[in-house]
Amino acid sequence: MTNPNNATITLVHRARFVDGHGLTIPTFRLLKDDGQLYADAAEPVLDRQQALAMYRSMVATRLLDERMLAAQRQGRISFYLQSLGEEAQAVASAAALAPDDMILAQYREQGALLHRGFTLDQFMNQLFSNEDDLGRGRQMPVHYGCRELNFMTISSPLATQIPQATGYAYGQRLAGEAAVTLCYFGEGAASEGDFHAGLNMAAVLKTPVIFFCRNNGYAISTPASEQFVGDGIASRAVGYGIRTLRVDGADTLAVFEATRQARQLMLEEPQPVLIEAMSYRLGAHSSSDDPSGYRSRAEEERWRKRDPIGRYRLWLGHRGWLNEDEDRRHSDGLRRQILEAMKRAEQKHKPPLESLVEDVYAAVPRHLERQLDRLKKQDAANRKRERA
Ligand SMILES: Cc1ncc(C[n+]2csc(CCOP(=O)(O)OP(=O)(O)O)c2C)c(N)n1
Repeated sequence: MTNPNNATITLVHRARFVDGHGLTIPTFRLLKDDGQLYADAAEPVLDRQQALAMYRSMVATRLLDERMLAAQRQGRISFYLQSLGEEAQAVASAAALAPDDMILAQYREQGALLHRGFTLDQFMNQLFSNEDDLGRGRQMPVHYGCRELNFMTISSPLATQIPQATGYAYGQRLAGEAAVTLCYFGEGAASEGDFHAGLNMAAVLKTPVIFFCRNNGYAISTPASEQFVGDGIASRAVGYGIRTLRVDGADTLAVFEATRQARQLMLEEPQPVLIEAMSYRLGAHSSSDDPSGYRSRAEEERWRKRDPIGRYRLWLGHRGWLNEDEDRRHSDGLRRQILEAMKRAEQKHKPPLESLVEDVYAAVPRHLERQLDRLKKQDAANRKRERA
């Protein structure tokens, strides 16, 4: 006897319920905590330039996050989301892609966009919603998007990007493109129906999409232990017939290699892959959150020791690829550039009100024109009142 996929079925004659015990999926890890490779680990093919580029993107992401969180505290921007402790997941996975591959992100993957070449000025323009913001001030801060860099605009409702990624990748397959789609989401988002719809469709339609789950332990205040029972997110993909790999999300080399191999698999034969990257969200969920209400300092401290940047820096040092003085000078220079870009963005004008109704329709429909008229009148009245 066989199942619908022609796999041979084993017949048993006693009822034995399968509960997953003993089926735990292992975790792929290349670097030890001291930055040395495990004895049986194969080093990924990476030259010095690529390896340093990843390091610099991770450092830049962290410095950008620090500065913008401070800017939110100073009331200069309304909202921010940092990726402290998760920089390797976004940067190293994006580094394993080709520029033509599409990325659909959740909201904590600024490192991927930065690594693709989104400039500090572009980040700042979006965060300050000014006239040079590619989204023209219509999105929440951190909801970046960039057509030129193949990075789909981020949206707030959790998990909507998952079926969209499946659809996009299906399009790539139908068009015969030698490109793939990578879709980031958190383990919290994997509780949404869209996760299941997206994965099942991808499996059945054999679309070249890498589902990249950042399992960082919390969905805002809900720990993973209260989100699901069972062997994490990876085992769900196996249930859908999707090739799956669990990886240490704080190991830059392992994340790079996992994504590189996933991409290779789907270029050989269109098929989805799921990577579950295990990590910890070291910072608050967002600038509106206070994690001291739902977890202990001691827990955070334990994870702080597993900082992905620190471990990778050690490896670069062992390799003789990182010079300390140069590293410090580079970080100081970056801090300055971030500050300068922030000041430039802050001084720019906001987009004109008219831009609210542009871009969607070839000609602005009457009802939107009427709404815009009312808005302009209201705006003028508000300004008059403020001046009085
Ligand atoms: C449909 C929907 N429900 C709830 C929310 C509110 N919300 C925003 S982020 C979040 C937690 C997501 O956790 P996870 O996917 O693990 O990502 P992380 O923030 O840990 O990176 C929730 C519940 C939302 N944005 N959309």
